[in-house]
Amino acid sequence: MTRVRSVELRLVRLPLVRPFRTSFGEMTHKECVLVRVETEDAEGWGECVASTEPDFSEEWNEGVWLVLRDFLAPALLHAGDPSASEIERALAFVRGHPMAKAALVNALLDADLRAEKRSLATFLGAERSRVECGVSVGIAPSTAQLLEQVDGYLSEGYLRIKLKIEPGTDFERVRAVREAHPDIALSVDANAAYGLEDVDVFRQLDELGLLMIEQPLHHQDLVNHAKLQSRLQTDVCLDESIRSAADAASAIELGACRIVNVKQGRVGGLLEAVRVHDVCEAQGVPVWCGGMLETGIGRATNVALAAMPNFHLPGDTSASRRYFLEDLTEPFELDPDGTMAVPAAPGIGVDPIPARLEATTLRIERVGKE
Ligand code: SMG
Ligand code: MG
Repeated sequence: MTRVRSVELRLVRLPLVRPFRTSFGEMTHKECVLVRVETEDAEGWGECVASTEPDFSEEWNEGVWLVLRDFLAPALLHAGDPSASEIERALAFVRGHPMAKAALVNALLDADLRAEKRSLATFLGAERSRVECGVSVGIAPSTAQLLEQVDGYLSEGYLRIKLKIEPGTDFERVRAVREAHPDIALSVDANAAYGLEDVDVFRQLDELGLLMIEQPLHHQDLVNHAKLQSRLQTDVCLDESIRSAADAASAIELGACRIVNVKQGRVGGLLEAVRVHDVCEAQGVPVWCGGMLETGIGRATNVALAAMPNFHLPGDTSASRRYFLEDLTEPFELDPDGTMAVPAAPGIGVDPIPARLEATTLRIERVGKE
């Protein structure tokens, strides 16, 4: 008999405080699948980073729901008595679907840590009680509005500004922000919208003293990322291209990037995220914690991860209010010095507020043992 009693899937939807536009689309709401695992000893939560459409990657909420309900949750329920570290093996028969797997792995890990009364940060070997935070700014309707948003975030204390770019809305915009703020840590994220033939845009951006250029090219194109990196002074950072520690090792060996964005949800959960961290650290490649506009559940997970030793740059770990009027948990707050506290309570250290869950839930399904 396994100690996992049930897996509950829940689809939630929360309005964003402002639309978030990237090179692949615009979001006005956060909609995601939450996983609650109940064991003999505790319950644990995991948030899936997929959204309503298969745009950032192939995964999306309805697909995540089915693969969790029909394959991953049953495998966990019938896996004997897997520890959190063995669960990856029990789920490995499902190829791909790292975002769906991450939600389940993280939920079981949360339950186990809560049962042991140990915080996730302690489990991860986190070295800081506060992490440095940046903010990711969507493509704005105009340069004036972009400058206004950037001013607002800087006055709140954010330590790094990341601008989303797409072909046609890139160099001029970024230059305007750079001219207004010559000394800030500034980066751009293209979400794979360019090709190597666009090298001239990157050569222009290369003059702006950017901290990094994130995911300029197609996610499967490590070779051209290496070519681009060799032509630029600015560090290339990979996000979508890195789905495992093996991907990180390949990208580094090829010279495809000099910085890695770690998103635990994109790589199959916290355990693989630690391996990505370790591979990069061994190669002297700094990492930072990405974000997927998570609710407080995923945010707690990310903030603990961001406190690990090789996280050297401010993360996309922004305050709850940057996304939501009301979060699912008590809100995460930014200190005016641009840092955020790492939760110290057992597991991920936060709990969803029942009334908030109720108000945001679109659908629930329970997968039990039968
Ligand atoms: O969580 O603040 C956040 C958003 C950070 O820009 C962000 N994420 O490619 O890094 C990225 C994007 C993906 C968001 S798609 C929903
Ligand atoms: Mg990115």
